[in-house]
Amino acid sequence: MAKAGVQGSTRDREITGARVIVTCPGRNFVTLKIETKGGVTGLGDATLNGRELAVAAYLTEHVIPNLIGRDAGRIEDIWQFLYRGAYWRRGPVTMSAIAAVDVALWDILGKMAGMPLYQLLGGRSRDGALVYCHANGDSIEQASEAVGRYIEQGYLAVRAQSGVPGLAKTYGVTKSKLAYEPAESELPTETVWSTPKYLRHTPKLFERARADHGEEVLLLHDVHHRLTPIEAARLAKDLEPYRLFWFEDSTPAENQDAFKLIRQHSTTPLAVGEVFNSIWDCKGLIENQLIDYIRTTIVHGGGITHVRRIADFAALYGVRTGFHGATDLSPVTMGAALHFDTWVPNFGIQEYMHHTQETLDVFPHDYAFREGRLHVGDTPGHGVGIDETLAAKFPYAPKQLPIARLEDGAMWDW
Ligand code: GCO
Ligand code: MG
Repeated sequence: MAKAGVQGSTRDREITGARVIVTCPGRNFVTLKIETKGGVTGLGDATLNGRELAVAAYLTEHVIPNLIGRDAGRIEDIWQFLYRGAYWRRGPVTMSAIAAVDVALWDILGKMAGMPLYQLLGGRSRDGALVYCHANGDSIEQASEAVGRYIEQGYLAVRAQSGVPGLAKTYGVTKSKLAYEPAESELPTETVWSTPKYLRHTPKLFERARADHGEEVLLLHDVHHRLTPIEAARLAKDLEPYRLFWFEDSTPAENQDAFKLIRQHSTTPLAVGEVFNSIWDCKGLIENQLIDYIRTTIVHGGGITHVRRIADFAALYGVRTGFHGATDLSPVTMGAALHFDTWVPNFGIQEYMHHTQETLDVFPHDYAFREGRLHVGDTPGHGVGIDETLAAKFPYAPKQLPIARLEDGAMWDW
């Protein structure tokens, strides 16, 4: 009989410690590091933009004391313990904390097995994960030029957002050369929103982008929860001639039935779910085939263990994954998500905003962009580490997301 390897033995898998590391290399990140008796450690991302310390406290005060002494190899049981056993279920704070534990445990398992995470999940389904990046500009011309620059860099899919005449600030549009970073001040910035102005303007952006760049490039757009269902239906219909890859978060999705209205009126593919954190948030959307892409990703959806359940359920209905990948999701989430993308049979696309160089230095990683796709390496686990000495040089800086008001001053969805 083969003897259990020292690395994988139950004794070595005992969790002996766990720590939360908060760092701000250009923006805030919350990372959980779990240590085992055998010396193998794992990392999980717990970042919830603008609410970072709530998750850090949930982990430190309520989760970590429950982990010590447990077997790191019991990933499913620890997930169930943290979810079912907490009595108070779901919600972004809880599910981000559970995700951090889950991802750190999968990382440990991969390191102990000497295998990259995609291999543990079932092996490669593809060579690389198709990604989309963010092009934006104050005007339609500038936004279309930005699309062109990304195509030149080898991107096959580009999200386009442009400023709207008459509105001082629009979601997704930045004046700086860096990636759009909405959480910019200690208290929320107030922005003004006008649905009629936006609805008149947006079809022109895509008319121009198609005229400038042709039919080949995959184009995406994010409405960021601003429309009522019938307005969303109207815009999805107006955008049909430009053959979008997807139309994202057109209406807030607390009411899953709202998507029936959009669906009845348009064949533009629909994506939703970056703010979801459980299969229960998207169950109706998926089984009623009201969406085409589910965006709930690992950090806000309870980790690999839970998002895998969402993806498998989605596969039954022809719904594909399109994971959230904004800069507020750390490279740890990006690494884990890319392994998942490399395996998951019903993969659609992966969002890829670019982290700052400081962030990339704090989180050494082995994924790389080539010809429109991100490729994971073969480092055991998810392949993303943390340079704690460097991380300590970037102390936490409180920042919140903006809010939106209508022109008459009433609160709206940002
Ligand atoms: C996206 C998202 C982000 C969010 C951000 C909030 O599609 O990438 O909508 O831009 O606004 O993740 O924290
Ligand atoms: Mg979005």
